[in-house]
Amino acid sequence: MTGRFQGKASWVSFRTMAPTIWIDGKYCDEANAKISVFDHGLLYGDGVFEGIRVYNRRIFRLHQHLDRLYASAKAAWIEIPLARDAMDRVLGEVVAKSGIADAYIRLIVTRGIGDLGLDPRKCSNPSVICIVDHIQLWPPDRYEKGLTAVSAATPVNHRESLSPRIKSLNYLSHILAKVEGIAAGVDEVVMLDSAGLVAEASGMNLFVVANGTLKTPPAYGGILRGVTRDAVLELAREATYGVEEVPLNRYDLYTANELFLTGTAAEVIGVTKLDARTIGAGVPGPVTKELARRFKALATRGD
Ligand code: PXG
Repeated sequence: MTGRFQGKASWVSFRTMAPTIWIDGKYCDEANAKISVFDHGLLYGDGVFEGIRVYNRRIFRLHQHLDRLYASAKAAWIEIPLARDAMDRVLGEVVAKSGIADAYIRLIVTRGIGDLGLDPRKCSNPSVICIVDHIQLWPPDRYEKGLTAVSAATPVNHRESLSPRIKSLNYLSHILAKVEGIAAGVDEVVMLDSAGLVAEASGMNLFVVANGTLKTPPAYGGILRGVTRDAVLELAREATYGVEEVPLNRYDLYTANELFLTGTAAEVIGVTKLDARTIGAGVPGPVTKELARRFKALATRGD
């Protein structure tokens, strides 16, 4: 790669402890954790995945993550070779073996080994991979000051093409959008759908606060229905904020009192600059902060 994509983001840190890796029933160390070059997950991005957090040794919203994984697999016509209760047990076991109290689980199901044609019927066995590692968050100053962002020219996949509701291994459009953000020297990107409506960030869902009401794009449209998004919607209702799942466009973002993003890794994080405009007061607002606090309490309580 060339130019400004060389090197690492300034806050990337080095691992302190080895990840725990489980592939199709066997533990392997990092050097031996390998999949075939004929796996269609590699050849075609043909597979699905989840990113899940562990707080104080308890898996956060495992049920919702597995619902989404099995639904993604169903939509992609992949049969996961483990029943739900067996998958539950595997995750519990790998997390316990890792010894990491606050961990990130990457759970991947690939189509499996096939030939160089794309016909999935040539792949007999989907592979299940579970990696338990430390979690990389945004640095603390981004939570205090908020993220900077631009709206990306690359739209999310059309909902009738590769549905954004499938958490598939093909993230290229989101990566291309992320690259636009890197090239523009900002932290994140806001992605639109092919009709120009606001969809989501590169790996997070998006909310605005306008006159005390929370607004977020509807889950049935062209976005991933985030587990964090759902939890924040519940917390906002509990805190008696008005909540609307409505189509938004960039006007709604530019004129919002607050703008924030939600995701498993980031939790709840404000955006204070978008397309060079200052959003709201230019610092993460009171609703963002309150929901971030409530989310942390919920996650560390383990519900
Ligand atoms: N939209 C997209 C496209 C995502 O990939 C979310 C929303 C938020 O969903 P959850 O369930 O996490 O609240 C995601 C999350 C990363 C990273 O490094 C994030 C995700 C996947 C892979 C990496 O930030 N997904």
